[in-house]
Amino acid sequence: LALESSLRKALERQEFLLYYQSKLDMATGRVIGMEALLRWQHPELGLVLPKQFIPLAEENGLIVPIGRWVIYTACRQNVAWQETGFPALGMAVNLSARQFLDDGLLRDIKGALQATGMAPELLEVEITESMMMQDMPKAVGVLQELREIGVRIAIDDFGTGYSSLSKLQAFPLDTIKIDGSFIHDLLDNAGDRNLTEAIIDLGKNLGLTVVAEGVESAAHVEYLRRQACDQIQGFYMHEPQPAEEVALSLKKWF
Ligand code: G
Ligand code: G
Ligand code: MN
Ligand code: NA
Repeated sequence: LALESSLRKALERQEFLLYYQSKLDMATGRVIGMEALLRWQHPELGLVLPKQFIPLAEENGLIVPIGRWVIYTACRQNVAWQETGFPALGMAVNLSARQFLDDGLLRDIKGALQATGMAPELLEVEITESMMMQDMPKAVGVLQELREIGVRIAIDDFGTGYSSLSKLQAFPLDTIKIDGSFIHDLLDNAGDRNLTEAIIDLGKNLGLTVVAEGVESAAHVEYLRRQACDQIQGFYMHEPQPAEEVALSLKKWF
């Protein structure tokens, strides 16, 4: 397959890059962190989105070295922004299932933190419910080790999986991200509002930070403010941008 063979060469050809999307604190309106989002600058196809190549990379195992590159690059960028004089921001990276269960993950994360000098508390890994439930004892173990070195843990796309609420307690978690599909039609759909409010309550009761993703309008922000959602992320505030554009925005904000 043509895509697979070019994917195999993409790392050494330095065709990957990260975009970054902001996350804002609802109470202050300030940017408090970024999420790193992988992009592939393919020589012929142009910018390829993760949905088009991550499943393939997951299947053939390339996601492990690619994910290692993502973690390292995100940490280095975070430190670089701080060295430019911007305040310390959080940095979230998405993990895939295979990467999460790979025995080298902890070593890779520790290695990236050490090599870049980034404070572990600024790093957050985003995993999904299905990744947590696939091998629960192993997942709990990995997350506990990450927690011990100070790295934060977020459940991404929350509400779309099938995790039983009682099992959530077994995991050391910091953050729940409400899936954007619930936010999208919030204002027209009472079911989505009920779910969103239930997730916010659940998060608060478990002592977690609740983030709404997919925030696309002022009305979304207003609604989430009334529900006391802790943080917001979405196109209404900022779309994912390359590092150079983020730096220009940071100059305006700080
Ligand atoms: O950025 P975008 O909307 O195209 O992301 C699409 C999907 O790809 C999302 O589910 C996102 O979590 C995932 N994704 C983005 N970057 C990475 C990455 O670096 N690693 C993994 N495993 N998934 C990513
Ligand atoms: O699965 P995950 O939550 O990591 O997916 C993140 C992806 O969601 C990003 O790649 C980004 O492109 C996309 N995204 C971010 N904000 C919005 C938004 O406000 N609306 C929509 N439709 N997608 C968004
Ligand atoms: Mn995410
Ligand atoms: Na998500």
